[in-house]
Amino acid sequence: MTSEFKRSVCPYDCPDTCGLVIEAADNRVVKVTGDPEHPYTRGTLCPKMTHYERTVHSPSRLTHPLLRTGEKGSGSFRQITWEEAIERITDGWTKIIAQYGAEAILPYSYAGTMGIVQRNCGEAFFHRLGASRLERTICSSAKGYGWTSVMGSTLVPNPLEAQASDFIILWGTNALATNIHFLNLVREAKKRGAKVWLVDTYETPTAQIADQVVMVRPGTDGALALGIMHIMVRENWIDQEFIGKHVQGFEEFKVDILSSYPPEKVSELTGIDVGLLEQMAKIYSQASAPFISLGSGLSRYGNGAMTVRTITCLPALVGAWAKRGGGLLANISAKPLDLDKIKRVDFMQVPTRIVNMNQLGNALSELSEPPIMSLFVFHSNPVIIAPDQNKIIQGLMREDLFTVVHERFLTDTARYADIVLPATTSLEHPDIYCSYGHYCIQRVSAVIPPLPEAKSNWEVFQLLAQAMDFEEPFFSQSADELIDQIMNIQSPLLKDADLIELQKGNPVELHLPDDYKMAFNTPSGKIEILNPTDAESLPRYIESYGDDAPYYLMSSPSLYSLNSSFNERQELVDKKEAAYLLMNPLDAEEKGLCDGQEVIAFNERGEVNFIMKITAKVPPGVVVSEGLFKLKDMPGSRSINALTSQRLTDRAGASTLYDVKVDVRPA
Ligand SMILES: Nc1nc2c(c(=O)[nH]1)N[C@H]1C(S)=C(S)[C@@H](COP(=O)(O)OP(=O)(O)OC[C@H]3O[C@@H](n4cnc5c(=O)[nH]c(N)nc54)[C@H](O)[C@@H]3O)O[C@H]1N2
Ligand SMILES: Nc1nc2c(c(=O)[nH]1)N[C@H]1C(S)=C(S)[C@@H](COP(=O)(O)OP(=O)(O)OC[C@H]3O[C@@H](n4cnc5c(=O)[nH]c(N)nc54)[C@H](O)[C@@H]3O)O[C@H]1N2
Ligand code: SF4
Ligand SMILES: [Mo]
Repeated sequence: MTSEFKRSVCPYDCPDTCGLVIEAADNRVVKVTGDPEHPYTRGTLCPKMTHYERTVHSPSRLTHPLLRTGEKGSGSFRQITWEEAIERITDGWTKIIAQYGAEAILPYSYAGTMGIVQRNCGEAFFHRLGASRLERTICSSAKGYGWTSVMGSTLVPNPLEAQASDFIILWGTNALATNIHFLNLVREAKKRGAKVWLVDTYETPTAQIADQVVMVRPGTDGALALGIMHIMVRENWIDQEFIGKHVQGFEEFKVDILSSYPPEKVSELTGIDVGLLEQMAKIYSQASAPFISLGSGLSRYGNGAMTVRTITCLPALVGAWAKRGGGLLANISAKPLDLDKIKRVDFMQVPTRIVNMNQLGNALSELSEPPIMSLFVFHSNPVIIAPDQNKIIQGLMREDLFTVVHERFLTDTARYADIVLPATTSLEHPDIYCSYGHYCIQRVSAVIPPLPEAKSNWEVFQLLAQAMDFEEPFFSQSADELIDQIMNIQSPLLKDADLIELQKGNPVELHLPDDYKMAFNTPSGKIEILNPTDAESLPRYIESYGDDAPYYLMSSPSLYSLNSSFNERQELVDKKEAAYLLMNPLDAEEKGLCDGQEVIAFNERGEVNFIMKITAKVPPGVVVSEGLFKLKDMPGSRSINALTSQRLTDRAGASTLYDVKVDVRPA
């Protein structure tokens, strides 16, 4: 059989959104390589995706709908047909709706696939059903809030600009694991003489490419930014002309806020030496085009939105926006597509209840009027990825909760389902992809037919809509027709010729206007350090939550998994070696803990077993666990999110996954 080669896109929740070339033969994927013609990712992939065919054809793929036969969580199921599965689901829902109303049904989804259609198509169905709505804020909503508060909907800089910068700050981003193609640009800038600084709470693998690592106390980056700006103002290292023309509220900020953050105080708050603060302020303001790449980790704290807001003020003080190579890279949100045509809020007859995804544990056990009686999980794995695991598992154990999970694998969440439905992988369904890390967009078609019985998200919602007698023509369209619909929009970012390229499945770069970085899209047309629409009109430092325990717990991403995805691949799990807990030698000595020993990290919410790894890369007072693991790959019965909390950020209802403290004892 001869091979066929087709373009596709990496579907995972990663800023790089790589272009792929898929070699398929005999309805099987033979090889996956990077697309050398992709304008941004240029042919390279991360170690997870180089063998994507092993995920697609994994022996552990779900191949049939399943019905629970054992206790919830036991993983005992028997095979049923799709007809029976759909009938059981719609019968179950019809009864629940009759007794409690449709708001007793809660969809739970996040980012298993980033394809615009497969990711969002459930919304139309659940709006039509009248179900509770899920507030999808686990990842970067607080970061988005902070950026928008200062910059409005100004376009984020093209990451390619970083190559032209002479000073790059990787601020709270472990880019070597999570943003490898951006690091290629950083390396390019370095070759031309740029200096690179890293601001993080421990020495991550990314430290190897940094000229200087600034180790900040967790949750205090807002104070760090204020301290740097205080020094810049004190030394008059600011761009008065730029500020005068383009910044709102600088004088108030300077007098009311910055004056209260002298370096000595900031050093106390952040744990950073005064000398290093002075040096950071100097090199940042004297650079000709300073560039900040801002990660999301520091926004997952009780003060996360304010922290991002404060850091976002930095480039304004030196006029970095006016310079090629200068600025601040937050998440790119430009989508030249009409998402309303797929989310169909208009299908909702009355506005229904909103449940925050970070508080699933409480929702399952505490909500009333009506209680949650059915949970429909698709492309998400809440048992592993959402905070307060014990509360979630307790909820999922409820005998009266009817849980359906649509998945590619029998995840720790799927094990608690009453009914499991098998899902396609991205190579078995069409979609269109935008990126939050670069300005390319690409439409893809399926490369191989779906594995027997696997169905895409959209196909499942079509079946459910049919069985529920929804008569809207919307539900009888194909996924390709939906893609056509959302592309039917006038956008200056896309030209007619691009539409032809998209139809062919080729990657297309969006057209950014020449002056886009200086086109401040805020109500005042200026950068709004002072934002009169926020109850706090000026950024300031506020404290994070913390807990009554000695060590801040970081749970940063691993190079070998993506949230809980890729845990189906044993060779990648093996590369992570074990669920380590990294701790500073001084802390370990004080606690009498040895390298390689099994330990328990604990707080008021739970206990999790880890293997101790003692390393000076982690400062005293911080412990670190990299990557999310399946429960069966943990030394004990729980994983990291048994320690994290359902508390939300200061604004935008985001998760506070890093704003967590624990104590540690021998197992
Ligand atoms: N402690 C801690 N927790 C974290 C994080 C952290 O850093 N620390 N990171 C957080 C962040 S940033 C995020 S974004 C969330 C991510 O949370 P999730 O979006 O839930 O991410 P995944 O763990 O990748 O789970 C996605 C699931 O979708 C399935 N899937 C993939 N494609 C499809 C499809 O087409 N259809 C269906 N039905 N299923 C599909 C996959 O098999 C996988 O099990 O996790 C958060 N959780
Ligand atoms: N290999 C891999 N790639 C991924 C993911 C993955 O799990 N694995 N996840 C994907 C997802 S969903 C997302 S959202 C992106 C995330 O990507 P980014 O937003 O770029 O962030 P991360 O690389 O996750 O790094 C977060 C960093 O924040 C640090 N940090 C935590 N608290 C603080 C703090 O208070 N201050 C400072 N300065 N730093 C702090 C952590 O130590 C960690 O190094 O990556 C995506 N890419
Ligand atoms: S996970 Fe990220 S880096 Fe890896 S192939 Fe996908 S988009 Fe590229
Ligand atoms: Mo994320």
